[in-house]
Amino acid sequence: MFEMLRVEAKRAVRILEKHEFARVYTHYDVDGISSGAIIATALLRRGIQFHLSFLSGLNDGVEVEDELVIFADMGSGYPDVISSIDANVIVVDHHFPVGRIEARREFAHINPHLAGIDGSYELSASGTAFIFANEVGDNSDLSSLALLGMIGDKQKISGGNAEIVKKGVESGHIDEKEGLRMISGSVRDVLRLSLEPYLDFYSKEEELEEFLERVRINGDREFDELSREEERRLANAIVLRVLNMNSYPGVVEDFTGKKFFLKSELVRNAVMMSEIVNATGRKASQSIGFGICMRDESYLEKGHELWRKFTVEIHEEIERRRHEVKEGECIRYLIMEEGSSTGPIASVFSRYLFADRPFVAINIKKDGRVKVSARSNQKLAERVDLAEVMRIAAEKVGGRGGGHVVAAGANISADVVDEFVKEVDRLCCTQLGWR
Ligand SMILES: [Mn+2]
Repeated sequence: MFEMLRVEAKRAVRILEKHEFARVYTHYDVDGISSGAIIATALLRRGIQFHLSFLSGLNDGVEVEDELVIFADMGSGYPDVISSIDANVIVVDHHFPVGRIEARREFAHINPHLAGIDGSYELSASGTAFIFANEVGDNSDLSSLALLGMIGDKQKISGGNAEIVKKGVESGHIDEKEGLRMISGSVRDVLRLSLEPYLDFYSKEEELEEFLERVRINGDREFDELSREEERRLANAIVLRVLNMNSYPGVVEDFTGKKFFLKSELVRNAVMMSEIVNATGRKASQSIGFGICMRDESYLEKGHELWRKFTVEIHEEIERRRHEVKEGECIRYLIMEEGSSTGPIASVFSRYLFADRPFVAINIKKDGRVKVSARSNQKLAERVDLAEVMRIAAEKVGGRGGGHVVAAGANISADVVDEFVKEVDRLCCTQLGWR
């Protein structure tokens, strides 16, 4: 399955062999952080030094003074930026390649879309980095880190992802069990704080206690220690609750079926580790998530702390904003000033509360910069390509945008927000064929 990807990975290794040092740039989300840790570990084991930084994207370009630059979870959508770099470049990405890269020097582009593999749902940047790392040396133990990015990017454990998980199970680094793919903690805490799935219990304590009574499970029990019978009972009730919200029915298969435990990592529950690493990124403390991925125990407590803080903030923001959601002709949108985050909120709204149309969250920062996150689901994505919508609408108002068909984003300025929303709405209507 990975033959074509491996050909390009081998080309990357040949470039790598000429260097003793690599400058690595990766995305600040969990897929980016885990990709960074996979690449960093592979470099270290090969005796190559590195300097790694986290970026929110390549919208502002990047300044390069080194001889070898590696981009992870970014690059494929920015041919102009990559083409302008006067260094050897390796791109390890799963975003849909846009335009043409005219590399100034040696160049390798490891991307599932260029190798006949579905990079939107079936191979994350972390999975792509794993394939690359295993051409650099024997790094088969890093399959558990690859799993974090798949979960973080809400991909499916099928195709390329399933192949990597299978390798992880065979090599004894991943343990696969029947159950709910959810976070760790007491049952009560998990139900209240879970964002994937979002269960709408956060501010509904009584409803939560009734729910626990109905499923006959003590809320103080550890979620990961429930018996199979108890977990099945809980699963049925959770699925029913999710389907009774205005959710996208396809979300159910994203958290039911199998759960994964990571035998070599500091956090055993894969979803929990993914959420912790994600939170460190969202709270501008990526190095903590990176440290946890590098198996440095000293970062673990801080990571847990950041996770709780971030998760509570998101729930508070959801409660505050769910009544502020506006309707366009073909989209729903939310305009926030100094919101705590855009992507995670857009994900919950688009998957669980307002799943019938594309969802756009707009966050106006104090400095006048505006961050936009657009989300839809696999069904809507059959007709709407949000990466294209974000790119075209942002360019029209002098900004930049792109991403994936189901999850995309843009950066624009505050004075063009209304014009931008109108353009996004118009493009979505056209693509959906609703107008
Ligand atoms: Mn990614």
